[in-house]
Amino acid sequence: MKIGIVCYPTFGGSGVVATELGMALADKGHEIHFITYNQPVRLDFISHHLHFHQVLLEEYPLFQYQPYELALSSKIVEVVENYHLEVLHVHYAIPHAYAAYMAKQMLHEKGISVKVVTTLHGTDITLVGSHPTYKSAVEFSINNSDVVTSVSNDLRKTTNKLFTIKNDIHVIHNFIDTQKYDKVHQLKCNRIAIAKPNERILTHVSNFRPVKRIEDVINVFYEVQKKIPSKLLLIGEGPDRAKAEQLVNKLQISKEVLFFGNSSDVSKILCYSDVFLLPSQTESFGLAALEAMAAKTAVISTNTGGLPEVNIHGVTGYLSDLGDVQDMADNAVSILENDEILETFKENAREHTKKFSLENILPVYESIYKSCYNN
Ligand code: GMT
Repeated sequence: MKIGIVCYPTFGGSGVVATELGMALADKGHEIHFITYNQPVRLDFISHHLHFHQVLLEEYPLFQYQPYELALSSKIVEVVENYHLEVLHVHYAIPHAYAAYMAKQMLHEKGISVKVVTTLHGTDITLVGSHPTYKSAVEFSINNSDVVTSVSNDLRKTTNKLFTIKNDIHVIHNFIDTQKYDKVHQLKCNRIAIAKPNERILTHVSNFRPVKRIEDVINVFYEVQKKIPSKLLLIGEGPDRAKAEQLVNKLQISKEVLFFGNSSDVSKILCYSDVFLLPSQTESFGLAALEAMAAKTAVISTNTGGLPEVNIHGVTGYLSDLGDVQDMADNAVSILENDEILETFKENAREHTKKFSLENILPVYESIYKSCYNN
């Protein structure tokens, strides 16, 4: 099929899912066209099945804010027309579902038909989308998509609670390329470069936004390292990075905490990891946790949103109430203090990711695309 993928090109989870999906579909012979403002960060090859179309914005003195939706919908029209796309798969409702709807109407006027599949990722519903500033437009775009999917059962429930949704929302969990992680396991992971032989390694990957509760990450680690010699690896950049550094200095643990910044090769850093910390205020799914699990890492997280669908309490890690730093630290210690227990949790985590393998999830998306034309 000829499929357009509209997404954010950044390190955020929705962009990562969209990019990995597009690359996997191209591998299977579909013709994939990414339409976004920059080349997606995880897009690491351009083949004859894979194209990138950049949305450019024009400066104009009158604009306080440049109208991205307008530029995006014009670009979508151009690409659908020139490459005869059959389906537009838009990731993250704001403003992608809205721009896709507008493009669809413009194309209709020209006698061209294209189907729109919208995938809801979380904050487009929970934190931003339901805000009165955007709510009507988000609800309208969801209701006018041909197919709507969400990345967890919890997100479907939340969407139906916050909006009046007419369509059935199909839950398609996020996925992981387990073969890519198998290759990482075969590489020699040089732990000694990061920590002393007796030290455990804890990690956290995020965009350091307030929703990730980066201070909880550091406070949990602070409690853990009092009992177990360990290092904390922090991967990512974002608004709370400075706050994180301040807290690390205040707690006098700067020798134990390593800031890595953004990385497009998270899997290689995760190969060092024993325990992954994700104390988020909410996560529709928690792709970062799934990636850590695929790298054979136990997960200590909150029990919010879709996290219980990914991290299984007492099996792949532990779930705690939001803000319960002590419980998260105690759980981490209980895993880290014993080699055998740690190995069991790590192995369970890796095993559980098979449920979310690319081979299982990709055909579901393909059947969704085909179903658009049977409706
Ligand atoms: O929260 C982020 O880090 C970014 C955000 C995004 O939209 O890129 O992530 C959301 O989508 C991911 C992929 O589906 C999910 O794994 C994350 O849980 C979700 N984030 C939140 O719900 C806070």
